[in-house]
Amino acid sequence: MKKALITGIAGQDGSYLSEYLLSLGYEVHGMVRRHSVAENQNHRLHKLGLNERIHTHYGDLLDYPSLVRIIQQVQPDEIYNLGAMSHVRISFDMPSFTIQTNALGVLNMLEVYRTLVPDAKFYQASSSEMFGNSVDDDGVQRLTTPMNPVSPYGCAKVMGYNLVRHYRHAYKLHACNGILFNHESPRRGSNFVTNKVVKGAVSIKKGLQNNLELGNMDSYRDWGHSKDYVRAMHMIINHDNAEEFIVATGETHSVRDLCETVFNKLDMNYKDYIVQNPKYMRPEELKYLKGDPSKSREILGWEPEYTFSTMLDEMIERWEKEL
Ligand code: NAP
Ligand code: F7E
Repeated sequence: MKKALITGIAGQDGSYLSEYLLSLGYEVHGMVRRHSVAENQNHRLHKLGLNERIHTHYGDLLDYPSLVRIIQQVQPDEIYNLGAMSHVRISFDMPSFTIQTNALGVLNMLEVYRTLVPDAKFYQASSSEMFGNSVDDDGVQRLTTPMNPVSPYGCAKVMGYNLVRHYRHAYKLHACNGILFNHESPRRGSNFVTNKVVKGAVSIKKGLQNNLELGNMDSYRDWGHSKDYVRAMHMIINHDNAEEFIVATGETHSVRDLCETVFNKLDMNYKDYIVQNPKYMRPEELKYLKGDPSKSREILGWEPEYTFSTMLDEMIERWEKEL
């Protein structure tokens, strides 16, 4: 039985990845941060019935001794480093914590990995935010597109990405990067735009709120489903060579398109309800993302199962049940 260790196991991707690896027969271990309210500790994992099927360990990417203890104890075959301060706008408010967690946290993990379990495989959750506003002439980001990050989050992810490549080359480790474009699901934090729009639209439909406040409506994102993207993580880490891969749909939509689609699905016109609030604008915005997933498709045989529309239907269903 293979053993996997996942940092950020309580997050959106960590929960889907756990379910996927369990279905493949893995023994799954995850690092969780201590929560001050005991009832909220591992809340998502409990809710999904996962807590009983996985092994959790207290730790933090910034607490080097905890990483040593966990990796020594678990002796993982595969390490998925998904832990991060993952909210781009909040990274402007908490730049130091973001850079410590998303850059130095990767360094901490790599050091413990190379020292204690160098024969294991390592996956780093890299991000399309690393490209910033660089786009190739044909309107696509690919592996050769320059990285010009426009947020503390993006800067930190570039550092993590480069550290993984450096450790791979310097210490001959099987360490790889998945550059994942935005991916969503009913488990997405409701302060990310897709789930915020879906939750807001369902609340309006049910008469629970009158309008929805958003920031920039004119940015474009390449949105896929987390469930499809965690399958890609497993394919990337298990590819013969440790390399970089882009995971994206190759399709882009503006935030405005997103609102139109979601409100239309609920028989409403988004123009009647959306209010723009500068509070949700960013000091610097990433305007346009559209990834080229051809390498993942051709070499790994990865194909997404969800479309933009079926993903939104699933998210609407969640909030219709919950609200
Ligand atoms: P998420 O839901 O925000 O989950 C992030 C997880 O990281 C949470 O469980 C969080 O713990 C944990 N974490 C935060 N700071 C930590 C620290 N200092 N030490 C240990 N754990 C820490 O994010 P996600 O959407 O699942 O994303 C997973 C990874 O992929 C992240 O690295 C993200 O940056 C990256 N990524 C995401 C996307 C996307 O569109 N979703 C795209 C590209 C890359 P708590 O539960 O205690 O808060
Ligand atoms: O914003 C605009 C906002 O916060 C998307 C993370 O998973 O993907 C994610 O980062 C767009 C931006 O995601 C609101 O300005 C408008 O243009 O959902 P988001 P993100 O910043 O793209 C990347 C790939 C990651 O790696 C990150 O971890 O939507 N927008 N109005 C808004 N965004 C939010 N959050 N809230 C608004 O009210």
